[in-house]
Amino acid sequence: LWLHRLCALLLGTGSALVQAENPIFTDVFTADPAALVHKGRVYLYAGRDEAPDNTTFFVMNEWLVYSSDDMANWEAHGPGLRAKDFTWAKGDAWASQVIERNGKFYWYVTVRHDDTKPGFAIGVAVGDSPIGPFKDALGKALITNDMTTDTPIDWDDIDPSVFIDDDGQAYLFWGNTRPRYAKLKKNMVELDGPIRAIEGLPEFTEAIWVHKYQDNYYLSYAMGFPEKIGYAMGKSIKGPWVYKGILNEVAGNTPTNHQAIIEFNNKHYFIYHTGAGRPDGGQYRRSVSIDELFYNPDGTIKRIVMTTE
Ligand code: FUB
Repeated sequence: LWLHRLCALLLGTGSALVQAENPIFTDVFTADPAALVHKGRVYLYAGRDEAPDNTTFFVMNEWLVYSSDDMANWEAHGPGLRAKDFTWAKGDAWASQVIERNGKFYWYVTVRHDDTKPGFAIGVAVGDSPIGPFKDALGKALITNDMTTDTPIDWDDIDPSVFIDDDGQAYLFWGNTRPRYAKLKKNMVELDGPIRAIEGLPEFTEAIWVHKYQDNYYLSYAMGFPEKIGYAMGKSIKGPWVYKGILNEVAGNTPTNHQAIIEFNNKHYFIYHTGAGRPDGGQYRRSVSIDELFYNPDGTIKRIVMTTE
């Protein structure tokens, strides 16, 4: 574990600057990281774990926003969005991802729907900057459990990942147990065609992250339970996907695992959460960590060396 830590709090500005080794934030518990590179800065979005201990279940009400221009010094911007900002949702600020299109920032989130629809749902908020303010773009869910009736669980519509291909076509990926994707219209808040199942992902559990590097498309995801992160590669965002292996093992003393993969200043990063690194961390009190990611010459990805272990 990394024992030396420099933490500077800049009080009075409404934001805090944190310089840290893993886990990168120690004043709050953070989970389900997503990251966006925009104009020379990395924006990191994470759900806040507020469970009082590690025995009951997730308590997650809001998503926090951080930014950095060097991946070491992080400015905290506070909660960028709360589950209750979606009036049709009951709560549960689970995994999310933000993407930019034409100067607007779209934040796709997992929340639990109110009693008018079963289970979890995916909503989308929009803002004019990567730190918001964000507001519900639709006033209703984008994906609801009754749109995907092939899996008899109420949490199958979770963990959105969004991607805009080189031709401008946007896609939404998501799912627990059943991985799915659909095209998005240019307005980013409506589906443009049918919801499709994704094949070829062994032991798929959840936590899809889609990215492209050079000529290859990558779909990484949480496998099994406790979860490892595995990945598949394809020559098209629509697949077919070919499973390539494991990126990390179970990260610390929590069975969930959730990753974001980005390139920033010619380096590649694997951002994930772990229950390790803090004595009171665990299954429902997770912490975001970052380690470098390296590609092989053939485009496959080397196993991540987790400095949280
Ligand atoms: O954090 C709540 C849920 O646990 C996420 O949506 C999943 O990816 C898993 O991390």
